[in-house]
Amino acid sequence: MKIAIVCYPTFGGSGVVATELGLELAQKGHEIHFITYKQPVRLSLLNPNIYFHEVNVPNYPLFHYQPYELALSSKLVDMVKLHKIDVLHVHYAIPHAYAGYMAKKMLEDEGIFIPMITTLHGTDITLVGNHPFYKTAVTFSINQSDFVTSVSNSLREDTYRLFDVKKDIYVIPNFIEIDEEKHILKGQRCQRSVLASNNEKIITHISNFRKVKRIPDVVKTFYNIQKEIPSKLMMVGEGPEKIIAEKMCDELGISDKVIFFGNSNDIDQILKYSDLFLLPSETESFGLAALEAMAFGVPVISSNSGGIPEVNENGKSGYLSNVGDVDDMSKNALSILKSNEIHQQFKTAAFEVAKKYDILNILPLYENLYNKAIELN
Ligand code: GMT
Repeated sequence: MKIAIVCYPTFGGSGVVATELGLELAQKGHEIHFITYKQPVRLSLLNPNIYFHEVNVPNYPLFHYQPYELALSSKLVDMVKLHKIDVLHVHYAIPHAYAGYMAKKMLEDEGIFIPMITTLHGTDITLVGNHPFYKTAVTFSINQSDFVTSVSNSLREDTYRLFDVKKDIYVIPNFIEIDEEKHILKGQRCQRSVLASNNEKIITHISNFRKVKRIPDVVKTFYNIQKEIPSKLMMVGEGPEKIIAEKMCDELGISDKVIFFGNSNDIDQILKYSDLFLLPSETESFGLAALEAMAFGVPVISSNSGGIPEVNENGKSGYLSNVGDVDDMSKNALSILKSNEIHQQFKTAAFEVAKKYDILNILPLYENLYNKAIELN
């Protein structure tokens, strides 16, 4: 199949999922065309089945807002025609589903049918898309998609609750490449010393440091952990709350125990040495970062919001607490870390739970949907 993928090319979960999906599809022999404004961060163009088409938006002083959707829909039309694309898969409703719909209509005018699948990722529904300024267009473009998928049951329910969506929403969970080797690598302690001393536990948080991630809860939970168990906190990512976290660490006198990495393409290197992952988010449609941690056998201490309970199994791969209940999160974290035996049980279980989300199990669900979409023609 020839599949065009539209996504945000950044470190955000939706872009990561779209990129990894495209790479895996290409590996299976499909021809994948990424269409976005920058080369996606995790995209390697060394695969002969991968193409990247950049959307350029010329800067014109008349425009207060440069019309990206217009440039994207024009590019989609051109690329669908040039490369004879079979199916269009847009990730994140805003503005991709809207631009995709416009491209569909323009192609229809030329007698070309292109089916469009929209994958909802979370904030496009629960935070941004829900805003009254966007809601009408988001509802319309979801309803105009040929197929709609969401990354969790929770997000599916949120979409029906918040929008007047008439389409069936198929739940296709996010996925991870399961690599038994990676898990085994945890035994090798060669570079761990760069992050922490041998007697210290490594606690990790990865996100875009936005308010929804409740970064102060990460710091407070770690503060409580390190009072009882020697440990270091790895903070990976960039965003507006990072400066607040740095200040908090300073005020709490724990700056020497916290490493801020910024955005990183090397999260595997950090996760493979991590002992615990923290994700206390206000809301999270899925929590891809938690799954990435679990794939390295790292137990997760998280909130119980949104789709997180579908990924982090309470008492098995980690623990769930109410949003903002830092005391409970700290207690749970300590209960895992205090005993090597219990820690090992959680590590093994985290890896076992992650295996359910092996890309090899999830990819056929997308391929089936692509086939169904193509049959609509
Ligand atoms: O977490 C973010 O703020 C980024 C956002 C995105 O769109 O990239 O992540 C969303 O999509 C991810 C991939 O499907 C999910 O794993 C995240 O849970 C979801 N974020 C939220 O719902 C807040």
